[in-house]
Amino acid sequence: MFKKILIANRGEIALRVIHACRELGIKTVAVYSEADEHALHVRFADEDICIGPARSADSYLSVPAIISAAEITGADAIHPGYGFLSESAYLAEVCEACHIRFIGPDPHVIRLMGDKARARRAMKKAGVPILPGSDGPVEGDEQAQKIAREIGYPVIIKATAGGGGRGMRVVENPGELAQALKLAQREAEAAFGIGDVYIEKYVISPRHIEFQVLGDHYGSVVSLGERECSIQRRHQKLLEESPSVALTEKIRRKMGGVVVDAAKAVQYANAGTFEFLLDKDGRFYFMEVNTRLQVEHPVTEMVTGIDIVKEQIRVAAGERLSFKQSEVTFTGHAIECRINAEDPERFTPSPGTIDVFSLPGGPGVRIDTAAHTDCVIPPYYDSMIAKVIAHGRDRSEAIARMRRALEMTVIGGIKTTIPLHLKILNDPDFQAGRLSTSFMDRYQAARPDGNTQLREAV
Ligand code: MV4
Repeated sequence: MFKKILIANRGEIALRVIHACRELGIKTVAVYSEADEHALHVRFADEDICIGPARSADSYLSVPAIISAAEITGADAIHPGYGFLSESAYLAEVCEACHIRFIGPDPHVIRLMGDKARARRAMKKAGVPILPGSDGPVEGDEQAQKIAREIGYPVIIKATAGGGGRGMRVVENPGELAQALKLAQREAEAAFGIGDVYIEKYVISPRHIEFQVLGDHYGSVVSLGERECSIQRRHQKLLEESPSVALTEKIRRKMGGVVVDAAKAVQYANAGTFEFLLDKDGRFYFMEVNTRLQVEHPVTEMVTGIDIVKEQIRVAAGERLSFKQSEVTFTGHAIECRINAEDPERFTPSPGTIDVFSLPGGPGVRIDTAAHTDCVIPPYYDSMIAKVIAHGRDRSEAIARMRRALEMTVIGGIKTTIPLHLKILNDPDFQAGRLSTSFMDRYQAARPDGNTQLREAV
């Protein structure tokens, strides 16, 4: 087992990794930017080291800074958390060259899944249902027209280097295709340095369902079931839950089998998430694989009782998964609300000093946060300041627990998204489980820039 892990991240997820390391008896190293000198992840790590100025590009995103910190502190592994360098095949390769273990899948698997067109092909080959579309990047106008005509409108153009919704365009008819293709390629080139795009049939108002898997280096892969993540706004998830009310036991078993086979086909070792679209008729289609721990992993931990971060660390150290698929059981229902330091009306950041911070606790409530009274929320990073996770015997108990937990959460000095979450929890469609990726459109004020791209009709 590792003796010392460097955590290449900040905030609640850095603390979450520290929890797992402490329970496993592993020493921790916190890295921090000049804006995070007083952060809790620094306080609770065994060692800490400053890696540069506040700007992410100069600190948390700097491979040389992270690797140097690991060398100086003698860490034998790096946990990247989520965001920042968590899906950097390059960091994973540099780690390998430096004999530091990267806690994530092998670099070639990260690279494969990072290219969404290649991932689509690999998953198709492994028997995962995909939407009709181009077999790789589109070569030009003529080919695009031909593919779109064959699969039928509407179609969606996606960047091969994209993911998470960046650089996508929906095309309703052939007259719009050439212009949309040009713009999508230009946007992809500007955002990712790679202008390649691919085409898929567009599904209107689907659900976003994802499956959590864990794999080890001995060919074992287990499914930890699904999370329903349809409630999001501008590709930022707001609330996630498990199980999804949309899945029957039959389709759940089918999807679980598909993801386990697919993960085995690419020799997937570590935690991973397979994202799907679920259409109105209950058919599911592969979207992408996230090769990292995800923000919403706690809902899966609450219903399975499995500590996903500890398993990640164990398998990265060369141990076997500590359980078999037949030992995975699902109990009750869990919901997570992401609390952001934002103006909930305008969705603009609300950084500043938290002057009051009081958390609820009580039965079935878990809170993952690195915030505390008198802490400063810097403007440089993601605005998520806490995750409130509620577990209950069933969905209605989980909702009731979440409501009382949020009603009894007091955060002063900054604005938060708690009022928006309470609106969602009180919504009759939410309570009835009538969800889709269009759900939040009803709460969506017009964007200041007037861009309505990807606002879907319900
Ligand atoms: C789609 C889609 C409909 N049809 N692909 C958005 C995030 C990125 N991972 C893919 N996304 C979508 N891809 C096809 N073929 C609709 C979306 C989509 C979406 C997906 C999940 C959650 C929220 C969403 C909001 C708008 C669009």
